[in-house]
Amino acid sequence: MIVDRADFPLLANHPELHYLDSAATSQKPRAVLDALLDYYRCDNANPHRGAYTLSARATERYHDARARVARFIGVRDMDRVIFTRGTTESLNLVATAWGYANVTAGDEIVITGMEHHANFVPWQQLARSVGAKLRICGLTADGRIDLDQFQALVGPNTNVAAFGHVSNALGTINPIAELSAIARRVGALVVCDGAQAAPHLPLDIDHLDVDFYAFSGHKMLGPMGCGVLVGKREILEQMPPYQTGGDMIEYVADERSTWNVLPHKFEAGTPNVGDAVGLAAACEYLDGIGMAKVREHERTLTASASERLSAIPGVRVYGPPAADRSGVVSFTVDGIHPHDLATILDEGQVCVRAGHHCAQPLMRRLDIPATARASFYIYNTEADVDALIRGVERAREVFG
Ligand code: 7TS
Repeated sequence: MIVDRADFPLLANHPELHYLDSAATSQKPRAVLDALLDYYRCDNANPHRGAYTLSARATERYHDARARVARFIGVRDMDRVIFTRGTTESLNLVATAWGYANVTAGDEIVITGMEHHANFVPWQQLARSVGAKLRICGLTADGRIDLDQFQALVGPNTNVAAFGHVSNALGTINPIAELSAIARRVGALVVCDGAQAAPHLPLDIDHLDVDFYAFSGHKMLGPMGCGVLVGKREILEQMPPYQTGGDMIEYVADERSTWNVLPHKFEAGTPNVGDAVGLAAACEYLDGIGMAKVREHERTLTASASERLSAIPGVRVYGPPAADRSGVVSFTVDGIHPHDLATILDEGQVCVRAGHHCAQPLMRRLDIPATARASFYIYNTEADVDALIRGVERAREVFG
């Protein structure tokens, strides 16, 4: 254990719980809950608007939160860190605002067969609307992006390449430097879905060759309702806004309007200051542990769970070897539907997700309807793996 379970009030309130669904959402440390409460108790006002001291303080808290998050992800120009509701909104922002201004009939958008629906459906919708072609890269037998096929799919008509940094359903850590290098050769926009990477891997976005990087705060100890889109400054400045209204304008004439500077141009309406403050506290907490240590802890648990599950007859673990996966173990047990398995695991207070994990195109490619998925984070220990194994063995007894 690299953190004290008592640091997490939900886990302290449920001492018997084995929470193995952090890929869906993480639990929150006291430091994050305190930061949220502190903001609302001491500094809450609508920022950017009031001439009074309290509003200025709310503005400052919001600014400081952005600076803290930017530092955590290795972004020096904090104005290119846009706060959104989460990964889904971040990716819809790019596909809509950049997409409708830049993608036309005959263009090609390349994505992969392992994307979460949030990095699949917005591109599919864009392609259908403008008459572009959506090209979906296949996977290898062990659940990696087929790089040869990716290379073959990216061509002179490709103007967007969008891929996940880490798969939510398999845990595969993708070679994003190689993928973006292939996309750069044809001048395509590079969009990376980092929802499953930002919580688990050391991240240095200034040194990644991507145009957009998206993630959610709630999967990395922060509150639900606040996520991030990082964009290249020149692209954000050139593209049209996503939503319009308050805060994002410079001047509104009767006939037309001009836009505020970054990041405000992409943050229409009253911002979610409280949750941004909470996310900054989460970044502080994770930096206090060190992301290399987070990664190492998860790698150990993932390897152990994969090995112990694979030793059980009838169990199949999906994806590449554990060393190339983040803290995700996706598996099936012969003769037991993943939903039934999850129900029996729940009787032993083991929380896992069962289903298609918002990755139906991936499930089709694996030719299975669903998997059970255990996902680890900093508060998990080998005792959680023990409980998982006990539960799977119990399920095998129940189902004969
Ligand atoms: N992209 C990936 C890779 C994800 O894992 C998720 C959420 C999203 C995008 C969407 O994030 P949101 O915060 O906007 O919802 N993944 C999961 C999951 O695996 N189980 O529940 C949510």
